[in-house]
Amino acid sequence: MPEALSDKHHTDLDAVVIGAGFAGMYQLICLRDRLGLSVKVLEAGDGVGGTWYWNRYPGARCDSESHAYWFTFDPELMKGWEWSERYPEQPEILRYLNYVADRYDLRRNIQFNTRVTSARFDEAANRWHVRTADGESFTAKFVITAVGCLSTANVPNIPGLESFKGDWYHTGMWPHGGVDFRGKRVGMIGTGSTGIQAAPVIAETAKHLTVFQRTANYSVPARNVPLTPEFKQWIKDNTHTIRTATRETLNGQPFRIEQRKALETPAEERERLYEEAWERGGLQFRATFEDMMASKEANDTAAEFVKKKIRQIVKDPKTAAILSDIDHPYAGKRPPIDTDYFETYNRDNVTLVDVKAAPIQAITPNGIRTSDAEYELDIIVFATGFDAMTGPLLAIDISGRDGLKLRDVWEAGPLNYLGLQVAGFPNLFTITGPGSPSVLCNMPVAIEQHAEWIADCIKYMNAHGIDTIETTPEKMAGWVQTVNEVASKTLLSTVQHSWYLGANIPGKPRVFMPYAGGMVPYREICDDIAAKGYESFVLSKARATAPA
Ligand code: NA7
Repeated sequence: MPEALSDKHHTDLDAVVIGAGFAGMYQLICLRDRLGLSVKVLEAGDGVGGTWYWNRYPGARCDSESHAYWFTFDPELMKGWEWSERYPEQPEILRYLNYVADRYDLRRNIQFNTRVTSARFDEAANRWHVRTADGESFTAKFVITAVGCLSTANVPNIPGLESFKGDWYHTGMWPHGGVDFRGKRVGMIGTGSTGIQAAPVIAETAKHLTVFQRTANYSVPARNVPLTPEFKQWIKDNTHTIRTATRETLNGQPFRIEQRKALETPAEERERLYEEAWERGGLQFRATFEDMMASKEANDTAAEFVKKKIRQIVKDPKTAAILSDIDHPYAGKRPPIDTDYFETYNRDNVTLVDVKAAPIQAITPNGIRTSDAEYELDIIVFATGFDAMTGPLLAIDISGRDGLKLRDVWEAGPLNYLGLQVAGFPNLFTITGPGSPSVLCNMPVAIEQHAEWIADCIKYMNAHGIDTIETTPEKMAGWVQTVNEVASKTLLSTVQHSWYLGANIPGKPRVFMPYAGGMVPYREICDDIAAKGYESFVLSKARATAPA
């Protein structure tokens, strides 16, 4: 059936934005309010929030500090909102994003409960055709994906899940009504950032919590506290300073990596500095020494410090040994921060199971069976992460020129230029796409940079009568090489089983996906390209612009 005849509705727009999290919301502000374009944001959920809409698991909290984890484009917006704690909890972030949606009247251009299933480029008309699961279609000159990096839940394919008589949940698709753990025997698979946040909270109410750990993980105390009235006032008085700080640091955080080397610091002094960082808590621990991520020997000093802390906190020596038997450098995988994670193993109602030693073989009607035991459970929680970065994009059937499929172009890994574009897909922009700093940066900072760059680019195109912007295979090859080279200078590339490399998803190509060179150099590269009239892209004029 011709597409037009099967359409429930059809709308023609300047731009379609896919996703209404931080990225989609800000892109809407940039395009609608600053450029005056007709824009529709299509969102699968029934509210704004994206990642923070779906990830409602117990203990869900941001690891970036609240005063740096928000939009900074408008000082009045910053002054109008007050965070309550050092790290914002998921419900508070969601309230914040709803506040933003209200303040800028965003909902009138967001269509909720609308899952995009395909986007197809019509070369003759120079239009993208976007279709939804409900059979609606939209045409637009530009498509901007704002689908998040960690939004496609990974439920591992363990035989027998369908036979389980109890309930199971993935942390990234958590029921909106919550889950009552009282009186329940709960099994949780996964000890990444999510599992580490969830375990202490689940243990508070569950009858028993069994944590199934495959890879032991580092974690540093978050030291979450309510914000004092003085600090809240400081935030209001220093909106410019906060914005500037997060734009001047490599990872978009409001703190700098110390200009000292672990290996040049006497052992006693080094220990004192780690102790101070441990007490201060948070992601800042990674900033204690500048050589921590560049030298294995330097990193070992941090790794040993955290392992020693784990052994001190956890009373049962066998459990402590399993938790501290960590096989990768500190922060080589995303470093979690926690509230009483290791302390949780001192509770009588919590058990750790080492599934590296005795792998999970099956889910049975009554629980989880490993190679040496069966654990009876009422609830299984999958804190098993995401098909990160590429998953959400490949979940949409995206085809470019001549029917070229994104999934074919990315068969061996996510070819891209700047993490913003893919050759063969003109006028398609990917906010925080693979190849950009994204997950290695404080996300709202990365998102603001991308949304503004894309809006500036579209403004330039409109001002110069340009119909398409597109990258080339050569530019993509060069950029992917840069991404690899930059990663290879850090310990990040030495960890073979991280989701940064796609290694958590069976069959996924192992390619280091985020740009590890830091937000500051990345921004300079992007700004330079814009200042030179986007010369490293192919810009074309004189195409038809009428809808098909
Ligand atoms: P992560 O960091 O990908 O962690 C997933 C965890 O689940 C990790 O411990 C995995 O072990 C474990 N896992 C995954 N599949 C299995 C199977 N089949 N059996 C046993 N264990 C398994 O996801 P998170 O949600 O914690 O965090 C994602 C990001 O969100 C985080 O980095 C922050 O940026 C925010 P593995 O390490 O693969 O052995």
